[in-house]
Amino acid sequence: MGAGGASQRDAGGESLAGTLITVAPTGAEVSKADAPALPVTVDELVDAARDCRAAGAGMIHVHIRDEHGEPTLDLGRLRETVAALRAETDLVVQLSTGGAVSDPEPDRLRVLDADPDMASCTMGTVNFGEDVFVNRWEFVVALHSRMQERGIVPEYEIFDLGQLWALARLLDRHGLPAGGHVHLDLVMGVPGGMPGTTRAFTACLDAIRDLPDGTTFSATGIGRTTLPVTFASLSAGGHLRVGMEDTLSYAKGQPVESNAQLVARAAELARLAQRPPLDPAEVRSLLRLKGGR
Ligand code: KMH
Ligand code: ZN
Repeated sequence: MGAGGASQRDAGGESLAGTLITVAPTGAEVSKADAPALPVTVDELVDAARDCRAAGAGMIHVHIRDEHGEPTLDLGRLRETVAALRAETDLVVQLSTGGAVSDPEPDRLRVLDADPDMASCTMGTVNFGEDVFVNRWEFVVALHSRMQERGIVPEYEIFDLGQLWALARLLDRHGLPAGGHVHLDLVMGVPGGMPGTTRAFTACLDAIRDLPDGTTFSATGIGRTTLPVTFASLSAGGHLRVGMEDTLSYAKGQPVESNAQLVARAAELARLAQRPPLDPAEVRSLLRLKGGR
């Protein structure tokens, strides 16, 4: 059985007492003009990362921007960003291989050359608003296999229910990821993917039971689904991803002031749930990451 139980257990079978909070501070879809607090330069990203670490984040999911604030997968800039985040924080650094919907597969695969601790691996194609986020099976296999070879741990991104079965098929045919532990993120509420509802969440919990023992999951609610998804995940022993990639409104009529504001709220809710935030060292242990990277 996987991670669907009310008291989620880690791969060692120990009861999981804490909550992994991942911050996704930037994304590829929001512009600085629309959200002035969005971190787009390396310095802004590092400042946001430091503040989010202090507020309770254990991991950062990173998209980068170019000098014009546009999404890019430039390898030099990715390497510079990974180095800066490692120099200034102890957060687990997870690079996005999803990029923007228009990014070509070779560029997305090359992200791994920046040698992050973790990288995202989306488990299928999904309509994405008016766009299509293309993730062909062969490309998913290439990402998974290259991460295995390099010792980079994937976070499998799940935008729709069927992608959980795609993940089971991937692991069955191509083996476990580096470190042997499976961690996924339910990305709920993208227009074209699964909704950010308790019913959809429950269906995912059921499907996660078919994944390897000890599988852990985070959940992300896009836009106004942030809070319902947060409460659902905490109630089920799951972890959380929050940030301006996913949410620009803190409450009705109240724009998000900073990524740290969203992390602080998630941390407060996790403490209320008696599952306080895990620090980066605890996250590395939970997800079987290489120590000290
Ligand atoms: N920007 C989306 C098209 C990921 O980071 O891996 C893809 C995305 C998923 O954000
Ligand atoms: Zn992303």
